[in-house]
Amino acid sequence: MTVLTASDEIISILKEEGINFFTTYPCAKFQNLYNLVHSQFMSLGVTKEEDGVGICAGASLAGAKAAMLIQSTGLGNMINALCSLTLTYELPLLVLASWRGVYKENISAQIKLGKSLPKILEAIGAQYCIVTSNKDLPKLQQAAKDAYRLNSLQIVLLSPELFENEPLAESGPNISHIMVPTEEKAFPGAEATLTRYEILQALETYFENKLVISNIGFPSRELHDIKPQRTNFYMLGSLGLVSSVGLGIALFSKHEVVVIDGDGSLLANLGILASIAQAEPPNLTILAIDNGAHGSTGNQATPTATCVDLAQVTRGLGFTNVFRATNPKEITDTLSKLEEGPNFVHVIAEAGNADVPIIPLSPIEIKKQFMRAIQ
Ligand SMILES: Cc1ncc(C[n+]2csc(CCOP(=O)(O)OP(=O)(O)O)c2C)c(N)n1
Repeated sequence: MTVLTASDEIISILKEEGINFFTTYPCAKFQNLYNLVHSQFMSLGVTKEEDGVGICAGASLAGAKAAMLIQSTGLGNMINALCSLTLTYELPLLVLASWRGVYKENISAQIKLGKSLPKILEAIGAQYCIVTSNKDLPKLQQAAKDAYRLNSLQIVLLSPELFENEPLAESGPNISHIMVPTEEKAFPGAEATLTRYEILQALETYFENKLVISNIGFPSRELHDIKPQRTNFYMLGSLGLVSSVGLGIALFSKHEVVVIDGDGSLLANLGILASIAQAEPPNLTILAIDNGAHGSTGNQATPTATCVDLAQVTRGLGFTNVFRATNPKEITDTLSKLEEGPNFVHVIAEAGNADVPIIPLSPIEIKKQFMRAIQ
């Protein structure tokens, strides 16, 4: 007898309940479910969760049975949209969220929001249930029914325990239905020769004594593995804010500031590039490592894999110093010739993460050692 995985069971429930559209944003804990949703439903991988609330609201206004698959951190970012759109207009919405910060969590930045989430959801009057094993899946089915029967918001918190024994999804960018390009495009990723880790290795000397602010997930872990200097500030959470933190530091420090950002993170917060262009910090360089994927959560494709050119976007947002580099020589040559910032270096990379450990520093240690080092 074949035993169905939790992901398989969830898919059959969703089909039974007639869901016909998904907006998604990835989490490392539900890689199989993410792939199944994209292969079985009309779906769109969004660039930040809040957008998914708007898109689903529009889709339900036009008659769809819309749902979302996201990480619970995204709920934190979506609160205003859930209150002012979904709840205010009494629109139906089923949100499946991996519940981070509670079960076997090894990322400290996940804990505060994860633990507070039930109370936050209660405070806004959102209906939610918690699913920790296959036995709880009838709760998910009931939530799906109630969302569309009662025109209500239903949030299902999926514990990572649920997916613990599932084999890992195949890696490599996967592309959602609506994002498949209709014709072949020469997107920058075609030129990629190096992984993020190889790029960071090539820059080890360049990073020496600079203030290096690194993106959440594997970029920070890989930087710590290659160059664990005290002038590094490692982001452990707050997706989309690494360049914002870099701008704040650059405005109040005389040192050179280098931000290691990613395509997923930048697309979640393109507005920061306009703020940087406007503020014109001469000591700030953004290294945008564009691997066409949410690398840290299992290489789910981002729009830079198919249709977005980050260098062009950045010019459009007001930067004048925009460069593109694909191999170690181009990268180091470009960086050695940089003049006054702000600079944006679009580094084209292959998807993939190195097998490196979690950073063995608490957030407070990261803060203290950085502040002491840059005094
Ligand atoms: C609000 C929120 N949603 C989802 C996540 C899960 N998450 C962590 S890292 C990451 C991918 C970031 O991709 P990118 O910026 O391209 O960097 P890469 O890992 O590819 O270098 C995602 C989706 C999160 N931390 N926060």
